[in-house]
Amino acid sequence: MAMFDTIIRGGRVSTAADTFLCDIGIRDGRIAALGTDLGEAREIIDASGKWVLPGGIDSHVHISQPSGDGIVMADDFESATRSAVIGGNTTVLPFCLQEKGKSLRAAVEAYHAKAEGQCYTDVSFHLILSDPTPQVLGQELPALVKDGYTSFKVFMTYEGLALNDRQILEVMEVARDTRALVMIHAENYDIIRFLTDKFEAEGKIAPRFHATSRPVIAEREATSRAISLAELSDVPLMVVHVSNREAMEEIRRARQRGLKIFGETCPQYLVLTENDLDGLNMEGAKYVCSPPPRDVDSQQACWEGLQQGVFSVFSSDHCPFRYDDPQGKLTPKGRTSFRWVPNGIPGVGARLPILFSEGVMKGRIDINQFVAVTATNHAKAYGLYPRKGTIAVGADADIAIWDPERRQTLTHDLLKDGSDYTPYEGLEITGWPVTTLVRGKVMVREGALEGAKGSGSYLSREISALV
Ligand code: DUC
Ligand code: ZN
Ligand code: ZN
Repeated sequence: MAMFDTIIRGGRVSTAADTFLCDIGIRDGRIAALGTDLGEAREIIDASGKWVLPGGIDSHVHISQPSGDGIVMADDFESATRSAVIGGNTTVLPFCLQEKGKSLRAAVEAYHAKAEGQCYTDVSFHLILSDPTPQVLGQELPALVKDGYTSFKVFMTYEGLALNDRQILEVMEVARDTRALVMIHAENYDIIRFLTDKFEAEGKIAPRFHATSRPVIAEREATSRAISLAELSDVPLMVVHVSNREAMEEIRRARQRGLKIFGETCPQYLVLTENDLDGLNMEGAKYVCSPPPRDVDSQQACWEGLQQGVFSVFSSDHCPFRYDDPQGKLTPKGRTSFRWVPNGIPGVGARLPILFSEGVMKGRIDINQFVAVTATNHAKAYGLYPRKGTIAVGADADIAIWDPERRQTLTHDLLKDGSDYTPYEGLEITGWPVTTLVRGKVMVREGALEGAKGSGSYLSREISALV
């Protein structure tokens, strides 16, 4: 009888710490042996000439999230996790949004119903707190943290989502007591509201003014304030989707002072700029996300943040809307001002190839840093380590086999998400995740989807390793 279900043979294996040449023996969905001459298996996957990495964990994606009147997100769990696995991911963490006036627990139950039986990758949910009532803070949230929802996001901007400083402090107090990890969207709400009204009144309504109305100052100020609130509350904080040097430096300074402040950046801040919002007519709407892409120095700062460990995670912030669709970006609700363009861009399938190509192949980061910021650190931050995020005996066999030489022009067609475009169309990529296994099951083989939807499971999570 074969010792293993599968052996991945002859690859160059990298973790966040090491690179070694070995075979991987997989049994019952887990890594059972690392070594050579592992013997027989029901299936041998030849990985010679390939790089064998932990499957990507994307800890910042939005799927089927309520997005306001008449606007509908382009991805459900099936299409988002399909794109994720094609892009080398094995776990994604979307956000379960509490709508104002509604129960958090009810939102979680409804979100589970949407995911059930639909996923190609494993999934787990963060929460979004929009209405921190005494009932939510005193009862629902602590109970949900106990049940494995050990991280949640709060917003400093957006109608219907923004919490004021006092509310954030109240939420942080619960996070401290329950040991949940707080994630924060840091932009100054009043600056954005003031500039949006002003530009609109001046007739400046093109997508470009989305970026102008959300300047670096708005992000830097809110980042600094969020850090102060976390310091006062004595809680760790993950500042998500950091776009520029000033916000990055706020996080660096806080870390140098010994605070547990962590940062995340995303592909749009490495390869897009605000000039992309300048497209003909409404084309720029394809790049409208928040915070917006900035300038070349901001891109450089985000690279430095990744290189120097100021950012511990690199996520997609996949937040997909169709472009040419009345429920999407082109003319939301028949209106043409940037104010109404839904914020967010797709990226769950493109995230890993972009960082591999622009980062590893261009020598900006090494392969171990790549693994750390795309998988291992996500698992540690969000209570999935060591089950997920590494290649080690006993870990889930979540593995992406990369062809480091494969050249590919990024096109939307390749990514198989539910949107109708990719903001990264035409980007030349070197290196591609050709074969991906989720808990030992081949989901993508030589670039073709092979696994069935419903193979992905829901993951209840432990307390973050960062708290
Ligand atoms: N924040 C996100 O995290 N995603 C998309 C839009 C936003 O503002
Ligand atoms: Zn956000
Ligand atoms: Zn997001």
